[in-house]
Amino acid sequence: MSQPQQHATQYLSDYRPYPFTLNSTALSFQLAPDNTQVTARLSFQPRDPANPRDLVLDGGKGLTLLSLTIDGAEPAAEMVLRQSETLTIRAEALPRTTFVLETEVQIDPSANTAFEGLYISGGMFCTQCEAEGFRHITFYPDRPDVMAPFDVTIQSDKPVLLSNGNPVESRPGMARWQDPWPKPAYLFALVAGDLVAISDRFTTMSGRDVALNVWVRPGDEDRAGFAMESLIKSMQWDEKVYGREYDLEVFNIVAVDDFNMGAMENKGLNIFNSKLVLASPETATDGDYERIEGVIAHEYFHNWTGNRITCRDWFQLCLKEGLTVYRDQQFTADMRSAPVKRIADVQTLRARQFREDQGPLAHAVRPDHYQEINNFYTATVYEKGAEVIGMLRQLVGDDGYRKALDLYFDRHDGDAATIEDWLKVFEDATGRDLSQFKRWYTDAGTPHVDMQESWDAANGRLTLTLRQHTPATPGQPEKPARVIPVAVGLIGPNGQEVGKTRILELDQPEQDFVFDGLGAQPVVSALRVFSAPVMLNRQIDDDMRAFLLAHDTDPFARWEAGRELALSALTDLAMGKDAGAGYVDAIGQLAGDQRADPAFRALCLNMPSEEEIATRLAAAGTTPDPDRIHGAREDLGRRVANAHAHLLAQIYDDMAVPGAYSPDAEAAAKRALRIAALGLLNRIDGGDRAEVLFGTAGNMTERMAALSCLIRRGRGQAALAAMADQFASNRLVMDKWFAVQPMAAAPEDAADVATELARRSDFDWKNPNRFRALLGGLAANHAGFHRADGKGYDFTAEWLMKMDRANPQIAARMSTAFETWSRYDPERRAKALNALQRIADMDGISRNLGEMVSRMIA
Ligand code: 0A1
Ligand code: ZN
Repeated sequence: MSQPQQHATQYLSDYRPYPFTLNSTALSFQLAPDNTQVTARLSFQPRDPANPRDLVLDGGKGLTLLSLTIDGAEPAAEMVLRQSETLTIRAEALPRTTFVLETEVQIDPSANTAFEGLYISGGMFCTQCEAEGFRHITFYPDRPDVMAPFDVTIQSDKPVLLSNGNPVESRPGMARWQDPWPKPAYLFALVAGDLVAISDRFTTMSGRDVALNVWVRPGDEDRAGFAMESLIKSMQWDEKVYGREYDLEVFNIVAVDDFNMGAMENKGLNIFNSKLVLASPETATDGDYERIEGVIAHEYFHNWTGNRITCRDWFQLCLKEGLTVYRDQQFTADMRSAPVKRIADVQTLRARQFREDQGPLAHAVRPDHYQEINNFYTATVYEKGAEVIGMLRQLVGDDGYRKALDLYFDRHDGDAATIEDWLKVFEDATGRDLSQFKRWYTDAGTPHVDMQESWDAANGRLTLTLRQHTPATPGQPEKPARVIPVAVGLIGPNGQEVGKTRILELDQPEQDFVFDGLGAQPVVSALRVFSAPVMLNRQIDDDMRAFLLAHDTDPFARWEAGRELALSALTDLAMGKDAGAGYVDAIGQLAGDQRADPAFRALCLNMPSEEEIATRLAAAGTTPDPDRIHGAREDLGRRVANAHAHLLAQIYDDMAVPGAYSPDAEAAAKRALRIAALGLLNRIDGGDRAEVLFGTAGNMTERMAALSCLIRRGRGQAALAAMADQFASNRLVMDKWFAVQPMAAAPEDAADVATELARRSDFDWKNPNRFRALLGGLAANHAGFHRADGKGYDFTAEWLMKMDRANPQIAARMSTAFETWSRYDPERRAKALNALQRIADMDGISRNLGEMVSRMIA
């Protein structure tokens, strides 16, 4: 088997400080679509003048060097060395004290289809510099530990010219911005376009006045209000909960149509994928509104956790991302329902991160090597990174957490820090030794925790024996024991809680925990609030699960009991066994429980996805069969619908929200429950309700749900045509339209549906959102993507190869559709491997896609 072209691997252990300090950065841009000139004046100082070093600057192939001077003079030609990704100035040509390097380069933003560095989206100039995009703008030490204040001048005929920091000068054709806060290049941003703002103001807790703007294309203003509200709430929350205040005169957000990720926290100038800014009831779903609120908060929170304190190197990415995700999760929990948010986060973690950990792409929260850092913006770094912080908090308590965070901000403001620095503040603030805890950062893989109960009736004593074991992951065959906080509650036979929730600290491979003084054998509620990102295995039967589903006071554990009932039924059914009666009964009771929060009931009614069932089977050592899994889920859903048709119809009617649409949590919860009932009823009513709803719903949440139901019943054509007609010019709605078709199609049709859609003239594949919609839609159809004849694999592979030539980041990211290929049957494995091999053999494969594919087929 041939391996793709190998690129140099970077190692954490090779870290060395940059040999120069950068005192200041002054940039001047003369913008033109295919010929932009960038002048950089960089004031350097050697760190160790007694030991002269070459000055090595990063610079991509697209930079044409026009001139270079040191303190105003041109060095001899042989003193300047251009290599493919760097520019080196020999030590002999450099002064021993502070000097100014001035370079002038030419770049071509119009040719930039990778959307890294300076590019053009819908006629607007914009930038994306994380992680290593700045090197496509000018020659620079493009690494996060080199920080400087920036002074930026922009010349352009575009009416709105923005950069980081505060505006200091502006007239037609030019603007100047100064950012006093030293920052690394990855936080640089520039925008020039024909934009309009919706504006507001915010007074910080120390009384400083801040101008707030959300910039959008003319015509989109009426869809930017929710983003502004979310920003104001985020600013208030960070002051109240973390004591963190904003630090510039202006905070700008810009919405961009072509963007590789969700959004970017550039200092004072956040740039967003337009789908995370623009929302109206007719175009955005409740899920979109909640994501907008969460991502606006995430990027804003980065101002402290990411910008004021940044990362020393890219191996430390989780330092800013894990913490900022943790903070945005707390924010959403406070704005909406904390238990519902927790359950949703666990669902995401399991669907994305557990899946990643199970396959060839498994890596540590802090990886120690990479070829391409952009491949490490993963669920492990982000979501598991946040879970690790949640565990730390449980181990040191709320007060300890607060003290540690205060110390972190005090001690490291202005620093480029490491995970060692982070753990040290917790140790210093709380006195706790975290050396074993650190394994959560360095060791990959999801620990399996086995729990055994033994009941001693004579002494009223319950003993829980906990064992931990983490399966091997690539490059890490052995996994020493970690410290795992396992939150446990006990429930008496009468359904009453016995004592308080206890956090058991499992820090050995095997350990006993004893509960004394019990009158009768309790039912154990384990891993409450999902206190650790582990897979818990316990001996438990359906009756006990139904008991927990009825009585547990911890909402997560209660939901989990229902989930387990569903999963055990679905995995059994997928293996050809008869199962599900207990689940059908229990879910009916819960659905009818009027006292339970509608959002919680909705979460319980939604069955586990096919992907989740496959992950569960694989974790238990069974080869998942996608067609049987699909069949099992369809079957169980139909049984629930038949058994509770009346109740579900009642819920469907009762949960209709009258009056004007509002995206608030309460109304969204009712819609979620209504849609969950619709999804089940749709299996037995032939799609009649969905058809009525599609025609009458006044909001996108219900319309999309209805559309998906209609497609599932093979009745989607008229609704799809109506939607395409109404929204042909709305990109974001059309992205949904592209995604829902392969996602909701019957498994045998999904790849053909995707193939047809890819032929349309409005399949603007270079737009990352459109590409993600179609390929992601197919990948989300588990049995469709894994169609036995390999059509799903081939379609995806062809498009990844095509995309790699235009935008390697997107190709690499979407290649994760294949990350579980090795868990399927030999026939599917052979077909998937064949597709991956074709990608690997591709001429000129990018470092991004090359690294992903080589890890997947290693
Ligand atoms: N730091 C951003 C995510 C981000 C990362 C890389 C990007 O381009 C390759 C863009 C955005 C965040 O966490 O929101
Ligand atoms: Zn982030």
